[in-house]
Amino acid sequence: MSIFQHHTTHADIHAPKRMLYPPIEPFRTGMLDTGDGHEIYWELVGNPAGQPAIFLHGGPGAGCSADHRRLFDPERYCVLLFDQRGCGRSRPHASLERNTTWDLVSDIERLRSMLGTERWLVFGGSWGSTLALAYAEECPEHVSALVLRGIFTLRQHELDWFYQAGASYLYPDLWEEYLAPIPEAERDDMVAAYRRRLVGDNAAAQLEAAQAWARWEGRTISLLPPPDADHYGDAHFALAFARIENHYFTHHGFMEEGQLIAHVDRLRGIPTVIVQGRYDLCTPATTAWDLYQAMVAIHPEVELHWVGNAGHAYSEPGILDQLVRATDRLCGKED
Ligand code: STX
Repeated sequence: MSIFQHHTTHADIHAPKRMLYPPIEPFRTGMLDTGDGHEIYWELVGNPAGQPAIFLHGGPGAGCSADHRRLFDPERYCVLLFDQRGCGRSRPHASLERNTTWDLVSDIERLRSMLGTERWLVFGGSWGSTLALAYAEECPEHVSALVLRGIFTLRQHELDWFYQAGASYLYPDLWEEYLAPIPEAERDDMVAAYRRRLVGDNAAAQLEAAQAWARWEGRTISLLPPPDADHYGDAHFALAFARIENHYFTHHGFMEEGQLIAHVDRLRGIPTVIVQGRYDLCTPATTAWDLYQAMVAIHPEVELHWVGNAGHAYSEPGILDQLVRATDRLCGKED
């Protein structure tokens, strides 16, 4: 691969798009006991003899959905998906105990050992891109390729943009609803104000905060209003999503500021495809740009695909098209 950037053209907008592979059920599922209080739901899909891959979901705290299974050719890949600590089908639900980036990196290694896989393709969008970078920088010898979408590295300005001031200028109407559970006197630090409610013992206040937090994200992640944003307000989903996100953001992802981009030298030689929506308000394009520039300075095996007519969600047509093309190319299929 060579130094590479791709921009959406007018012709691309009207061209047929790659879509998800057909719905598929796992051929194996299980619960992994981490030994420190968590049970992790995992599943395997595709061809048991196929190229190994792992899917890392977003949030943190969003869990995997059945559509995430469909980003890979099921005849060529064997894909592991798992619900990260405290969310989805993992237990205990919404738990913040022993729940850090580095606990999740250990879980990925536990799952890899369980399968006896030496190297796998690591796929992650949004928080999944954060975790993919953290894992790959910790264990580069176990990563065959990276597919990263909606790049997020939890630097202070990235968190401020979405949770304090920035995206608020583009969605003043929805921002009102995000502000609503927090009294004016506490609004100078929204993440801290939400934290008090999300970890407090007033169950009604906790749920109200969780739903407002989750809805803000659910309604702003795509260029046009998402048709199915309502499940973000689902109590079970929102409690895990809001509590876990807020916990990780309070602790800056349990990382040094800028750590993931500072350490890209550890990724030398790993083929990497970055897909970034130009109008991503959740994880703005500046982070994908910073990552790409840091990576190309070190090795040429990185591609950056700008999707000119999309926001943050992996399911937006131009983004999905690039993601499926990427997993196809990385298992040797012609584009
Ligand atoms: N959260 C970024 C993230 O990982 C700040 C993310 N945002 N929305 C999602 O994930 C879902 C669409 C997976 C809920």
